[in-house]
Amino acid sequence: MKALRLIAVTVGLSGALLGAALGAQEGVGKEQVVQVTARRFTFTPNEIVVKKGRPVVLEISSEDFVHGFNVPALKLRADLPPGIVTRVRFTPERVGEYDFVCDNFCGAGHEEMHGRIVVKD
Ligand SMILES: [Cu+2]
Repeated sequence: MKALRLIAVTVGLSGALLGAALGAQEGVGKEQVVQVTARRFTFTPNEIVVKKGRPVVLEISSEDFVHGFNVPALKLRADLPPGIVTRVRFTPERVGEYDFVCDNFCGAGHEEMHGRIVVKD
């Protein structure tokens, strides 16, 4: 019985390793990490391209102010306190373009502080 259990564990582990290797190779199932910088009055990059069905984590750093990050169509929102990395996770379900804006008033160029997420097949 012990030997049998050992074989089962070994097979299971190999399967997991194989799955991880294949996943890494295809870039499927693994989160896409995108680093974004916010500062008066821009997001960099201001266009973020992601893949439908693949989990995304945005790592957003503000350099100067508690900007806001709001993607109304995806129901995503976060405050971006300077000095820390704010992570926003989502899995895009539909192909399309989704605007995001800073929604904490941050000064004269606040209205220009926006960008978009492009979801591709
Ligand atoms: Cu702002």
